[in-house]
Amino acid sequence: PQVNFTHDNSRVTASLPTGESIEVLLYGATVISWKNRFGIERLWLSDAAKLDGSKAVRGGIPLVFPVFGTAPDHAATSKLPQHGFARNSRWEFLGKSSSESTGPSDTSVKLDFGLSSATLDEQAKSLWPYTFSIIYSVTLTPENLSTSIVVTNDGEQPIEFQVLLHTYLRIDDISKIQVTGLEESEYIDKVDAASTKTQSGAITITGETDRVYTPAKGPSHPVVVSEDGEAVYSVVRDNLKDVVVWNPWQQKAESMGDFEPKDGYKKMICIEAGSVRGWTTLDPSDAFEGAQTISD
Ligand code: TA6
Repeated sequence: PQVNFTHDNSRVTASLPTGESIEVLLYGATVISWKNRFGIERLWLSDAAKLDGSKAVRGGIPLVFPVFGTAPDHAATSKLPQHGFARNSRWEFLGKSSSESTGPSDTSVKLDFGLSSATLDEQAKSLWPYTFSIIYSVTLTPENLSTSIVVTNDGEQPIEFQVLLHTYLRIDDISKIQVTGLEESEYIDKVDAASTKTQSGAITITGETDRVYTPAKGPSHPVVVSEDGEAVYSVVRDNLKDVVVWNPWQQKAESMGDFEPKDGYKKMICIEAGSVRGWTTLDPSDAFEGAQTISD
Protein backbone atom coordinates (compact mmCIF):
# COMPACT_ATOMS: atom_id res chain seq x y z
CA PRO A 1 0.00 0.00 0.00
CA GLN A 2 1.43 3.33 -1.06
CA VAL A 3 1.03 6.99 -0.20
CA ASN A 4 -1.70 8.60 -2.32
CA PHE A 5 -0.66 11.97 -3.71
CA THR A 6 -2.11 14.71 -5.91
CA HIS A 7 -0.53 17.93 -7.14
CA ASP A 8 -2.09 20.62 -9.28
CA ASN A 9 -1.22 24.27 -9.72
CA SER A 10 -3.01 25.32 -6.56
CA ARG A 11 -2.49 22.57 -3.99
CA VAL A 12 -0.81 19.33 -3.00
CA THR A 13 -2.55 16.51 -1.11
CA ALA A 14 -1.18 13.31 0.38
CA SER A 15 -2.71 10.44 2.35
CA LEU A 16 -1.17 7.48 4.14
CA PRO A 17 -2.16 3.80 3.84
CA THR A 18 -3.46 4.14 7.43
CA GLY A 19 -5.89 6.88 6.30
CA GLU A 20 -4.36 10.13 7.60
CA SER A 21 -4.22 12.99 5.09
CA ILE A 22 -2.98 16.53 4.55
CA GLU A 23 -3.73 19.27 2.03
CA VAL A 24 -1.34 22.17 1.39
CA LEU A 25 -2.16 25.30 -0.62
CA LEU A 26 0.77 26.55 -2.74
CA TYR A 27 -0.40 30.02 -1.70
CA GLY A 28 1.52 30.64 1.49
CA ALA A 29 2.48 26.92 1.65
CA THR A 30 -0.55 26.92 3.97
CA VAL A 31 -1.54 23.55 5.41
CA ILE A 32 -5.34 23.82 5.17
CA SER A 33 -6.27 20.30 6.23
CA TRP A 34 -4.86 17.55 8.46
CA LYS A 35 -7.21 14.61 9.00
CA ASN A 36 -6.63 11.66 11.29
CA ARG A 37 -7.14 8.06 10.18
CA PHE A 38 -10.88 8.34 10.90
CA GLY A 39 -11.17 11.34 8.58
CA ILE A 40 -11.58 13.78 11.46
CA GLU A 41 -10.24 17.25 10.64
CA ARG A 42 -7.67 18.49 13.19
CA LEU A 43 -7.14 22.03 11.87
CA TRP A 44 -9.72 24.83 12.04
CA LEU A 45 -10.44 26.59 8.76
CA SER A 46 -12.90 29.47 8.52
CA ASP A 47 -15.88 28.87 6.23
CA ALA A 48 -14.99 32.27 4.73
CA ALA A 49 -11.26 31.62 4.38
CA LYS A 50 -9.95 32.93 1.06
CA LEU A 51 -8.25 30.05 -0.79
CA ASP A 52 -7.80 31.96 -4.06
CA GLY A 53 -4.65 33.85 -3.08
CA SER A 54 -6.48 37.12 -2.48
CA LYS A 55 -5.49 37.21 1.19
CA ALA A 56 -3.84 35.08 3.86
CA VAL A 57 -5.83 31.96 4.75
CA ARG A 58 -7.96 32.33 7.91
CA GLY A 59 -7.12 28.99 9.48
CA GLY A 60 -4.90 25.98 8.91
CA ILE A 61 -1.21 26.82 9.47
CA PRO A 62 -0.32 30.23 7.95
CA LEU A 63 3.42 30.96 7.91
CA VAL A 64 4.59 34.13 9.63
CA PHE A 65 7.93 35.45 8.25
CA PRO A 66 10.03 37.70 8.42
CA VAL A 67 8.02 39.67 11.00
CA PHE A 68 5.41 38.73 13.64
CA GLY A 69 2.63 41.29 13.70
CA THR A 70 4.05 44.65 12.58
CA ALA A 71 7.36 46.22 13.68
CA PRO A 72 7.13 49.97 13.02
CA ASP A 73 10.44 50.68 14.75
CA HIS A 74 12.39 47.88 13.09
CA ALA A 75 13.75 49.52 9.94
CA ALA A 76 14.27 46.33 7.91
CA THR A 77 10.69 45.05 8.36
CA SER A 78 8.74 48.22 9.17
CA LYS A 79 7.28 48.45 5.67
CA LEU A 80 5.98 44.86 5.56
CA PRO A 81 2.32 43.90 6.05
CA GLN A 82 1.17 42.25 9.28
CA HIS A 83 2.93 38.89 9.75
CA GLY A 84 5.18 39.47 6.72
CA PHE A 85 4.97 38.11 3.17
CA ALA A 86 5.47 34.32 3.50
CA ARG A 87 1.75 33.54 4.01
CA ASN A 88 0.78 35.73 1.03
CA SER A 89 3.41 34.43 -1.39
CA ARG A 90 3.16 31.74 -4.04
CA TRP A 91 5.47 28.89 -3.05
CA GLU A 92 6.87 26.24 -5.32
CA PHE A 93 6.24 22.56 -4.66
CA LEU A 94 9.75 21.03 -4.54
CA GLY A 95 8.73 17.38 -4.19
CA LYS A 96 7.68 14.59 -1.91
CA SER A 97 9.43 11.75 -0.20
CA SER A 98 7.86 8.89 1.68
CA SER A 99 9.46 6.41 4.01
CA GLU A 100 8.29 2.98 5.12
CA SER A 101 10.65 1.19 7.41
CA THR A 102 8.67 -1.92 8.36
CA GLY A 103 5.28 -1.64 6.67
CA PRO A 104 2.17 0.41 6.00
CA SER A 105 1.54 1.18 9.68
CA ASP A 106 4.65 3.35 9.83
CA THR A 107 4.59 4.87 6.38
CA SER A 108 5.10 8.63 6.42
CA VAL A 109 5.22 11.30 3.75
CA LYS A 110 7.16 14.57 3.57
CA LEU A 111 6.18 17.42 1.21
CA ASP A 112 8.74 20.18 0.53
CA PHE A 113 7.90 23.73 -0.51
CA GLY A 114 10.25 26.58 -1.50
CA LEU A 115 10.28 30.36 -1.50
CA SER A 116 13.32 32.51 -2.28
CA SER A 117 14.34 35.99 -3.35
CA ALA A 118 14.37 34.54 -6.87
CA THR A 119 10.65 33.65 -6.69
CA LEU A 120 9.37 36.36 -4.32
CA ASP A 121 7.11 38.90 -6.02
CA GLU A 122 8.66 42.27 -6.90
CA GLN A 123 6.54 44.23 -4.43
CA ALA A 124 7.63 42.15 -1.43
CA LYS A 125 11.22 42.22 -2.67
CA SER A 126 11.15 45.99 -2.86
CA LEU A 127 10.00 46.14 0.78
CA TRP A 128 12.51 43.53 1.99
CA PRO A 129 15.46 43.34 -0.46
CA TYR A 130 17.41 40.46 1.10
CA THR A 131 18.81 37.44 -0.74
CA PHE A 132 17.38 34.34 0.96
CA SER A 133 15.87 30.92 0.42
CA ILE A 134 13.35 28.99 2.51
CA ILE A 135 12.47 25.33 2.44
CA TYR A 136 9.27 24.48 4.33
CA SER A 137 8.64 20.80 4.96
CA VAL A 138 5.32 19.24 6.00
CA THR A 139 5.65 15.68 7.33
CA LEU A 140 2.67 13.41 8.04
CA THR A 141 2.95 10.19 10.04
CA PRO A 142 0.21 8.00 11.58
CA GLU A 143 1.00 9.67 14.93
CA ASN A 144 1.66 13.32 14.14
CA LEU A 145 2.08 16.28 11.81
CA SER A 146 5.41 18.12 11.73
CA THR A 147 6.20 21.35 9.94
CA SER A 148 9.73 22.69 9.72
CA ILE A 149 11.19 25.79 8.15
CA VAL A 150 14.80 26.25 7.05
CA VAL A 151 15.82 29.81 6.19
CA THR A 152 19.18 30.37 4.47
CA ASN A 153 20.90 33.72 4.09
CA ASP A 154 22.26 33.70 0.53
CA GLY A 155 23.33 37.34 0.64
CA GLU A 156 26.24 39.40 1.92
CA GLN A 157 24.52 41.10 4.87
CA PRO A 158 23.04 39.76 8.11
CA ILE A 159 19.25 39.22 8.10
CA GLU A 160 17.14 39.92 11.22
CA PHE A 161 13.82 38.07 11.24
CA GLN A 162 10.98 36.61 13.28
CA VAL A 163 9.24 33.38 12.33
CA LEU A 164 6.08 31.63 13.59
CA LEU A 165 3.79 28.76 12.61
CA HIS A 166 0.30 30.21 13.10
CA THR A 167 -1.52 26.95 13.80
CA TYR A 168 -5.32 26.96 14.20
CA LEU A 169 -6.22 23.77 16.09
CA ARG A 170 -9.76 22.48 15.87
CA ILE A 171 -11.51 21.70 19.16
CA ASP A 172 -15.09 20.93 20.16
CA ASP A 173 -15.78 23.55 22.84
CA ILE A 174 -13.42 26.31 24.02
CA SER A 175 -15.13 26.34 27.44
CA LYS A 176 -13.84 22.81 28.04
CA ILE A 177 -10.24 23.56 27.08
CA GLN A 178 -7.16 23.63 29.31
CA VAL A 179 -3.64 24.30 28.05
CA THR A 180 -0.81 22.89 30.18
CA GLY A 181 2.95 22.81 29.84
CA LEU A 182 3.36 26.58 30.13
CA GLU A 183 3.22 26.76 33.92
CA GLU A 184 5.64 29.29 35.48
CA SER A 185 6.35 30.70 32.01
CA GLU A 186 6.65 34.42 31.45
CA TYR A 187 4.25 35.87 28.90
CA ILE A 188 3.34 39.16 27.25
CA ASP A 189 -0.39 39.77 27.57
CA LYS A 190 -1.43 41.57 24.38
CA VAL A 191 -4.94 42.15 25.67
CA ASP A 192 -3.63 43.89 28.79
CA ALA A 193 -1.32 46.65 27.50
CA ALA A 194 1.36 44.12 26.52
CA SER A 195 2.16 43.71 30.21
CA THR A 196 4.56 40.96 31.26
CA LYS A 197 3.08 38.25 33.51
CA THR A 198 3.88 34.77 34.76
CA GLN A 199 1.58 31.81 34.11
CA SER A 200 0.42 29.96 37.18
CA GLY A 201 -1.46 26.73 36.62
CA ALA A 202 -3.30 25.63 33.49
CA ILE A 203 -4.54 28.16 30.91
CA THR A 204 -8.29 28.39 30.36
CA ILE A 205 -9.91 30.63 27.72
CA THR A 206 -12.76 32.82 28.92
CA GLY A 207 -12.37 35.84 26.63
CA GLU A 208 -10.11 37.31 23.95
CA THR A 209 -6.71 35.79 24.63
CA ASP A 210 -3.49 36.87 22.92
CA ARG A 211 -0.33 35.91 24.79
CA VAL A 212 3.30 35.47 23.76
CA TYR A 213 4.80 32.86 26.09
CA THR A 214 8.48 32.12 26.58
CA PRO A 215 8.14 28.60 27.98
CA ALA A 216 10.04 28.02 31.21
CA LYS A 217 10.72 24.41 30.28
CA GLY A 218 12.64 23.44 27.10
CA PRO A 219 11.15 23.14 23.60
CA SER A 220 10.81 19.36 23.98
CA HIS A 221 8.47 19.90 26.97
CA PRO A 222 5.02 19.46 25.38
CA VAL A 223 2.36 22.14 25.37
CA VAL A 224 -0.83 20.07 25.81
CA VAL A 225 -4.37 21.07 24.80
CA SER A 226 -6.89 19.07 26.81
CA GLU A 227 -10.68 19.00 26.44
CA ASP A 228 -12.76 17.85 29.41
CA GLY A 229 -9.53 16.63 31.01
CA GLU A 230 -8.60 14.49 27.99
CA ALA A 231 -5.39 15.40 26.10
CA VAL A 232 -6.31 16.27 22.50
CA TYR A 233 -3.09 17.79 21.10
CA SER A 234 0.51 17.86 22.24
CA VAL A 235 2.96 20.31 20.63
CA VAL A 236 6.73 20.06 20.89
CA ARG A 237 9.19 22.42 19.26
CA ASP A 238 12.71 22.44 17.85
CA ASN A 239 14.57 25.75 18.00
CA LEU A 240 11.38 27.82 18.28
CA LYS A 241 11.65 29.48 21.68
CA ASP A 242 8.19 31.07 22.00
CA VAL A 243 4.58 29.90 22.00
CA VAL A 244 1.66 32.21 21.20
CA VAL A 245 -1.77 31.31 22.57
CA TRP A 246 -4.59 33.11 20.73
CA ASN A 247 -8.34 33.04 20.68
CA PRO A 248 -10.17 36.05 19.19
CA TRP A 249 -13.37 35.47 21.17
CA GLN A 250 -16.70 36.87 20.03
CA GLN A 251 -16.08 40.57 19.33
CA LYS A 252 -12.80 40.06 17.43
CA ALA A 253 -14.36 37.15 15.51
CA GLU A 254 -17.21 39.46 14.46
CA SER A 255 -14.68 42.10 13.32
CA MET A 256 -12.87 39.72 10.92
CA GLY A 257 -14.70 39.48 7.60
CA ASP A 258 -13.14 36.13 6.74
CA PHE A 259 -13.91 34.56 10.15
CA GLU A 260 -16.99 32.37 9.76
CA PRO A 261 -19.09 31.10 11.39
CA LYS A 262 -18.97 33.96 13.91
CA ASP A 263 -19.21 31.55 16.82
CA GLY A 264 -16.36 29.55 15.33
CA TYR A 265 -14.07 30.96 18.03
CA LYS A 266 -15.61 28.29 20.27
CA LYS A 267 -14.15 25.59 18.01
CA MET A 268 -10.55 26.73 17.65
CA ILE A 269 -7.47 27.64 19.62
CA CYS A 270 -4.21 28.89 18.12
CA ILE A 271 -1.08 27.34 19.63
CA GLU A 272 1.69 28.98 17.63
CA ALA A 273 5.32 27.89 17.82
CA GLY A 274 7.74 30.61 16.83
CA SER A 275 10.72 32.81 17.58
CA VAL A 276 9.05 36.20 17.88
CA ARG A 277 10.37 37.94 20.98
CA GLY A 278 13.26 40.03 19.70
CA TRP A 279 15.01 39.21 16.44
CA THR A 280 16.95 36.22 15.17
CA THR A 281 20.06 37.30 13.26
CA LEU A 282 21.15 35.13 10.32
CA ASP A 283 24.68 35.82 9.12
CA PRO A 284 25.65 35.41 5.45
CA SER A 285 25.67 31.70 4.44
CA ASP A 286 24.07 30.69 7.75
CA ALA A 287 20.83 28.67 7.98
CA PHE A 288 18.12 28.71 10.67
CA GLU A 289 15.88 25.69 11.28
CA GLY A 290 12.75 25.71 13.38
CA ALA A 291 10.09 23.03 13.67
CA GLN A 292 6.96 21.91 15.47
CA THR A 293 5.46 18.46 15.90
CA ILE A 294 1.76 18.18 16.76
CA SER A 295 0.59 14.84 18.06
CA ASP A 296 -3.13 14.16 18.27
O1 TA6 B 1 -1.17 35.18 16.62
C1 TA6 B 1 -1.96 36.11 17.24
C2 TA6 B 1 -2.08 37.35 16.37
O2 TA6 B 1 -0.87 38.06 16.33
C3 TA6 B 1 -3.23 38.19 16.91
O3 TA6 B 1 -2.76 39.39 17.48
C4 TA6 B 1 -4.12 38.40 15.70
O4 TA6 B 1 -3.73 39.57 15.00
C5 TA6 B 1 -3.81 37.13 14.90
O5 TA6 B 1 -2.41 37.00 15.00
C6 TA6 B 1 -4.35 37.11 13.49
O6 TA6 B 1 -3.68 38.02 12.69
P1 TA6 B 1 -4.19 38.14 11.15
O7 TA6 B 1 -3.23 39.12 10.50
O8 TA6 B 1 -4.10 36.76 10.55
O9 TA6 B 1 -5.61 38.61 11.23
